[in-house]
Amino acid sequence: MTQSVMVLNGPNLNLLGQREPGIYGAHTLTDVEGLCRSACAQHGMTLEFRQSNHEGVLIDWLHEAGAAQARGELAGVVFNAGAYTHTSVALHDAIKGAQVKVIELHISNVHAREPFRHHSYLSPAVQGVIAGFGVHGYQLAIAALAMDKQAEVK
Ligand code: CA2
Repeated sequence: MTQSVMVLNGPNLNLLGQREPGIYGAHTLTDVEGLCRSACAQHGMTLEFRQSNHEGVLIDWLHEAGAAQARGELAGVVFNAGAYTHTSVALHDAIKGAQVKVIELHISNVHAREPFRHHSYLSPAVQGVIAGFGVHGYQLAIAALAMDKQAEVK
């Protein structure tokens, strides 16, 4: 069965490419979707790409992803939770509760930035974390899910 990858983007990431290019680069979120679509195709997977500024919507999508993964339809989630990374116990609980495989993704190297970005509520609940590789981190995260999928078959 062809599996999909769900890429979820949190608050303000709809502004990507329009502000703060020094930190986040010049690519827009539509560009990122294109990169993700190519990466998924390369690995024989399909893409579901979403963005929301609302915590509850992100929680609902994590639940949906957990159910799809349990049916064998989803390889996992690439999740850039934006600033909710540093504030949200609810997103931590949603990842745990949905039993969904998540790769936490940050465009910037959060550990080289302000101290309030150094702590993540998500990290203890996820498979792994990719940070600091710009928008190419999304492609790395998709490759990591594809490798995991291969390892499960062997
Ligand atoms: O580096 C990342 O990907 C972040 O998750 C981005 C979040 C930030 O709060 C995290 O600490 C690190 C911010 C996303 C907002 O993106 C913008 C993009 C352009 C202009 C303004 C905000």
